[in-house]
Amino acid sequence: MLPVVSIVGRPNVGKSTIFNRLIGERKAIVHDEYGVTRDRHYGESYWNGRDFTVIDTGGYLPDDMDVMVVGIREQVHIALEESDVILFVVDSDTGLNTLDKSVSNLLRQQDKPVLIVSNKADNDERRFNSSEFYELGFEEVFPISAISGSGTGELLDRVVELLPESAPEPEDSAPKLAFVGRPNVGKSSLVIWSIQLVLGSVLKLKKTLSSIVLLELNGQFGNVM
Ligand SMILES: Nc1nc2c(ncn2[C@@H]2O[C@H](COP(=O)(O)OP(=O)(O)OP(=O)(O)O)[C@@H](O)[C@H]2O)c(=O)[nH]1
Ligand SMILES: [Mg+2]
Repeated sequence: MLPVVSIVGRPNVGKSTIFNRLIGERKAIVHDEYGVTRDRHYGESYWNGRDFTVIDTGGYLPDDMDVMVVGIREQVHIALEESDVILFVVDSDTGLNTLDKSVSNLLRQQDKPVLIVSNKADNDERRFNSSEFYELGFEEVFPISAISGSGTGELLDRVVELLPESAPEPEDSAPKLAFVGRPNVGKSSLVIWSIQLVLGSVLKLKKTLSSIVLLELNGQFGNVM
């Protein structure tokens, strides 16, 4: 499984614009979910030799403050559960906001690395003003402009430094054999018979053996048959 980077923040700070920039031309997978967090977008990104999954969260009802606050909380919980690194997006144009403080309070209650992304820093003044976000209590603030792309390189350099090593993919070259059919037609007996047959002629049927033993080791008989 690829490491995961989540994008959180109050509405309209540019989360989706950042997401689109990170995944480039790659396709986003959209999950429509019942509840306040109405949609999540998953995409894949690549930087400095590392592949990772990016999650864009959002989809609130900006007119309803209560729903929005609940939505943000839900989104942050999702991010905390699923992510290795969290991008906490704020808006350098409008400056620090009460909702930013609520998000930061939630994020401070956990140990995952959080980078503050001060978006819309399209000019020097906004880049300079981004230092006000240190007040939120996180160590690193990255002024970027998702629209022009400025600052995104430095941000991504840091993101990939924080990613955990990906677990190596298990080698999976053995052929696979599935026994399917309606209940009670003898699938289990057939598998047991096959294993006995293979175990009786290990050298001749080595590949088949490895396939069947793999099923057995994974305890998958119940599911596969
Ligand atoms: N000037 C400027 N505008 C930006 C930048 N990034 C995003 N925007 C604008 O900000 C607005 C909101 O962008 P979105 O990416 O939809 O924001 P969001 O955080 O995903 O919003 P929600 O999904 O509603 O929570 C859009 O009009 C964007 O064009 C930027 O770097 N500079
Ligand atoms: Mg969005």
